Amino acid sequence: MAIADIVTRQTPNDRADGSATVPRYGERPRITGPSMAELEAWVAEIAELTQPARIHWVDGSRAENDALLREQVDEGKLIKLNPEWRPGSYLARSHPSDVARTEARTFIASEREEDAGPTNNWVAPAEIRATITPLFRGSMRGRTMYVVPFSMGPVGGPLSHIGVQITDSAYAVTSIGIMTRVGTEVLEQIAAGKPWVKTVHSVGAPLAAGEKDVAWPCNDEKYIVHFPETLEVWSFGSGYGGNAILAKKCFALRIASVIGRDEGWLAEHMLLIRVIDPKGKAYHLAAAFPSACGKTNLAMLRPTIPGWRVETLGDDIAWIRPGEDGRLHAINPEAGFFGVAPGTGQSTNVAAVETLWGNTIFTNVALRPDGDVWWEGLTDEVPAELIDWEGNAWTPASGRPAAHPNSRFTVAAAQCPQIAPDWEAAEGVPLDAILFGGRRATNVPLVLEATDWTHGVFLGSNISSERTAAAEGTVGELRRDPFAMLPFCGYNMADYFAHWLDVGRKLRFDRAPRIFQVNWFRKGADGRFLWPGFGDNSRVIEWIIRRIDGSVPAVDSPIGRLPRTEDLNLDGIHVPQEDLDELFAVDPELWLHEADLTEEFYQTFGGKVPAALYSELAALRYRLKLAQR
Ligand code: OXD
Ligand code: MN
Repeated sequence: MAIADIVTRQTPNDRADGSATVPRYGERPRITGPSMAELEAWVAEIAELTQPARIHWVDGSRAENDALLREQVDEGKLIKLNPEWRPGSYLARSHPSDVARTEARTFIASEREEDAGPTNNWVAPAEIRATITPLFRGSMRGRTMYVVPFSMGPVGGPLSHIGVQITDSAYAVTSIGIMTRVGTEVLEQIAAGKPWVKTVHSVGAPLAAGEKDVAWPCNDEKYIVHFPETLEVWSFGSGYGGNAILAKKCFALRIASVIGRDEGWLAEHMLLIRVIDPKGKAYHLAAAFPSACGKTNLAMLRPTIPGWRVETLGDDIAWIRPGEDGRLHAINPEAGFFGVAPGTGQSTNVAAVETLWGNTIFTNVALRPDGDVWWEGLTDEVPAELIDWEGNAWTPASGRPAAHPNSRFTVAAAQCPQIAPDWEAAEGVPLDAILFGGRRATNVPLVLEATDWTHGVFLGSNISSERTAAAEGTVGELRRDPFAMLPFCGYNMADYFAHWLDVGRKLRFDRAPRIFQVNWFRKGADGRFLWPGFGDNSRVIEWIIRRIDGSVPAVDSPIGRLPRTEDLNLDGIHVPQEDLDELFAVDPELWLHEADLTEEFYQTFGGKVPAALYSELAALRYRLKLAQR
């Protein structure tokens, strides 16, 4: 079936008196196939439940996207930015209560509680269906219901997966259009029988006849519910990207992690980069960091060491699969970046700033008088006046941030000036190293190499980080975030650790990626950051690559392999030797305390954590005690 034969359907069917009807479909999709019937039946079922005023099958065309953006501007939901500064770009201001992922309202509805595990909010599928179905009943009244077919990964690629999101939010549709591949080619895949994931999203704000809409409709009651056994996501009440772009965290991590467990691959909260050394040799690195810990900065690293280059492949999610060659191969399943704006600036991430030249949807940043946007950290100079993220006049004397700390940009990955030319290669790239990181002021050294895969899994299982604004909660508080997947693993994390160990067994021992832990955020006793970070993190990457090549020795420590400080390339920067020593200091007593916390954490899984990780813990304690002698 030629794509040109497929038509977009936008069929208004409001009754003149505004009462709801079971929507009519107008022209049906002219793509046929067994699963198209299933899709149409499902769309009809959701429409029957949610009672929208009209249905719009999204075709992913430019014209459609332009119309949706125009409509949102006309309705006061988006502010068009001054095209002289930011062509094709818009600002959305959310409701002040709907600014981040709501982890407390995020549920895994597996049949057995044990399959969700202690780190997830578990709820029985039947019970939660009984709770949310009444909320969805009539929830789209007066609104358009959009049917958005999307692909994660290039359409038809061997590592790609497809899904359909039903949503009553045009903001979500235009965001999904940036973050995924949307369009009728996906319907052709469905018609051809490719399995697909069902996702339903409603802002939960039905409109009565004649009622005027608000700029950011949402509901005080929120539910983000995942059904891993039936591959479904139901999200109610929030318009925030992490809760509303269901292809991203909900599908590409929570649901995909379950699919990966069953099929022998990994869905990870990782950036993906290609590092090219001065001789032109390329290496591929994936790195897991908790939300808002600098993943996008590392993904777009501009090395400060001469001759080195980084090409961006992805900034948030990697799907990783063992190949026949005994290596791991990874793709970035997304098509865009949904990044944290504050802290993204000329001096911290110039590539991101250049990426945002236009065609960007900003959410909750500040508006300049000239119709451009601003956020803390974008420029050193703070504008004299702004409109803050809540729409109020702001000056530097206001004593509050102008942009929300979790304000975001949504932009196509293709706009990144250093995107890898082959970033959409369907078969992915072979991984040379995996990095785990977090935001730790104390204890954790700048870089540490795992002794082998199992030790690497042990390190990943122990990642902890100070809380950021990306999720609701107290900023700064230390929380365990294994593999940076705590809020994103769709099943029991102890089984997830076991799955990582299994995947390692499928690799050729000499071809498995080497595993490292990094921490750019260690502070001295005086509260100062000990490491300059940002572009200078390339110096750590250089050491990692020299380790992969076997061209530099490492020093064994009780917690893993450390660099000799003289092997770090510090040409052109000055880091005092005392700071370097502190960056790599290992205090056995403090680490024994960390080991106690690890044991406490493992025990929350009631005996399910693999024995191999308990052995790693015992060996760590033994080495620390020896070091204390
Ligand atoms: C994100 C997050 O938005 O991790 O990427 O919260
Ligand atoms: Mn993320």
